[in-house]
Amino acid sequence: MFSKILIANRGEIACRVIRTARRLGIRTVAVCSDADASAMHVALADESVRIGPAPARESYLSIPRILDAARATGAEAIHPGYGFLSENAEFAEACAAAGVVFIGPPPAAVRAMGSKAAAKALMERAGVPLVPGYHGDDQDAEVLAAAAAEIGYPVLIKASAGGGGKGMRVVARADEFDAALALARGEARAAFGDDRVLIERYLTRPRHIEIQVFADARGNVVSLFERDCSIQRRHQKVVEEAPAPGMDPGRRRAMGEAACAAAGAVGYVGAGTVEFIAEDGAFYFMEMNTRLQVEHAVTEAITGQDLVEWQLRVASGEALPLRQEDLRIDGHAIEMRVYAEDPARDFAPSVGTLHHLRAPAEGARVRVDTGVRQGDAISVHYDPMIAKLIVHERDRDACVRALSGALAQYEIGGVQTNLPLLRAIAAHPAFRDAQLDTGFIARHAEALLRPPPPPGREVLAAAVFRRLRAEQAAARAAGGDADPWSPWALATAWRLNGEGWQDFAVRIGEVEHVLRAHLRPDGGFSLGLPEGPAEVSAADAGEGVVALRVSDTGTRLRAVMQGDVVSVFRDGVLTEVRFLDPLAPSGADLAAGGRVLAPMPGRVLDVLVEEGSHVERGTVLVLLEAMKVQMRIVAPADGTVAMVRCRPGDLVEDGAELVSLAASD
Ligand code: MV4
Repeated sequence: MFSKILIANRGEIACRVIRTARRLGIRTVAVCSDADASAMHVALADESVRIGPAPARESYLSIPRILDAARATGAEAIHPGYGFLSENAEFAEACAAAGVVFIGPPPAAVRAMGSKAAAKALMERAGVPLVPGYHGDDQDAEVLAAAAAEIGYPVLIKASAGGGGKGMRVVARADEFDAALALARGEARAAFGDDRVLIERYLTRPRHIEIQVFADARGNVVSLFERDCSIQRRHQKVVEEAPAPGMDPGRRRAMGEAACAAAGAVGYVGAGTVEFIAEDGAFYFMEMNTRLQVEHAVTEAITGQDLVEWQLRVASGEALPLRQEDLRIDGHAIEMRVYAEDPARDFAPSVGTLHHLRAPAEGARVRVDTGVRQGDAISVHYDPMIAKLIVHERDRDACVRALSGALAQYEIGGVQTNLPLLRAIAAHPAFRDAQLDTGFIARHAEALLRPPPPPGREVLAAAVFRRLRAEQAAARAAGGDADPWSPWALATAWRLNGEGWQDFAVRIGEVEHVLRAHLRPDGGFSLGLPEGPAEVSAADAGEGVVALRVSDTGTRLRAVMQGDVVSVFRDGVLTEVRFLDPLAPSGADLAAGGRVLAPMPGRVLDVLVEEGSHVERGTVLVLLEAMKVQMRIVAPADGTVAMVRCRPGDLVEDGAELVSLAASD
């Protein structure tokens, strides 16, 4: 076994590999970009090497820099993780040339599976079932059209060089074929520099079922059974589970044997995944991923094996730890991928600081694989996945219930996340009934992507409580009252009929509200709401938890403050309440876009406008250095600069107001 390995990756997979290495007594070397110098994977490793600037091309994708780091630290082997250089045959060859073991398959196997058409030809010869289709060398348009007619419409045109759904085109009828072919070729050329295509019968409601295989260098190949990864969004997996619901032992054996034959046909060694699409009891080879996959944890859960340990053993020349007949399925596991992305902006990555991060408690049934901690940033440079939540239970029903329970404990503030979508999937009757196929999210979009309901009075009360307490603390710090928690200590409170009252202008989503709180001498308050006043008593229960009694009902929820925003979590569901400066112009006066905020923490390099400047949408206002790169902060709309709120050299928080704009008159 190796005594020291280098992990050529970052984030959760680097952390996950380091944990297993440590358990096996193997020393670990992390590599990092300048943006990751204090990242979790670096903190976890025994040693680390800075290999370049934030852009992956100059760091995590740089073969010479990674090999230099391996040489400098004396690492005997390199684990590539997934993504980055994990399926790069040149990297595997460069490792060999440098005398370092690549913890992955032989370069020839990576190459053989790299071209879709060539892989299909190989698989056909190995007896692996293929979707009826054409993957020949002759790319003449008439030959392709004749093949499509022979296959039968609808057909799917795919880029031969492609993968992951890029450059695919569905053709419904023969008279649409020529136009679709031209478009598909153009896309393939642009994306892969190769315009060859293949044609397949189009399956309309397929499931994505993949088989985890493992091979050693002595000719042994086993299947660690299947995963169902049908629930995807734009070819990005969201939910993965094992075993696949409805799989019977006969089909499991047939798919396992086909996958092992696929691996055998290319001389595979190490961890690999053979992807199939399945429809109406049949299954067809799609592609083989020559790496450890993100979703390997569900296979680990149901087999009780550590696949990274298997990778390390196989790469160091050992035989597979188990034979096929020793492998069993125990229970059911589901993984959900938690992403920093904004459902309100079509799931664009949501960059910023993870101001608040509380994962569900881990244990025998719940596993959370992550590479970030509270206070870390999600940047534009890397994948926005925050964590993988993996739940393992005795059967699928129990697993889905436990998953919902774990999701209700997941609290993330500072960036937008897909947690609302994940909760909606876990709660959806079609998911509970295991009605899975690749159209799941699109079909149930209305229920899954519904905007959140307006926050309840408990959420509003908790936000007001947190803000009041902060104002009282500020008043005390300013040397105020003898009793700092007395509402009378509030410099900002108004008095009416012997009671203090205070109006809070807040924005929740796009909507502004005024919350009037009548402060009681006992520290409680009465909150004026459209449906009538609510009597609130509240106390801090530690760690941001507010023990709340609204009218007669008691609840506990968490409310944490970051600048002007109070993030309230109820069963994990986040409501962000932004307290507006009562002296600032209201949103209605800011048709031009109002406050321009720092998207992440950084340093102001330059301010390019001054008060009174007329700006157009897109005018650069401020240059900000964040995560070691310069960002241009631009005007979101035409307007006039009402106030410049930063100066060159300022260190600004995520969400700090840099410039305020007013509509031009
Ligand atoms: C297909 C298909 C239907 N028929 N091939 C998408 C990514 C690539 N790995 C294969 N993909 C598909 N190939 C035929 N002949 C439908 C898909 C597909 C899909 C497959 C797996 C998971 C999600 C998907 C979403 C849309 C389309």
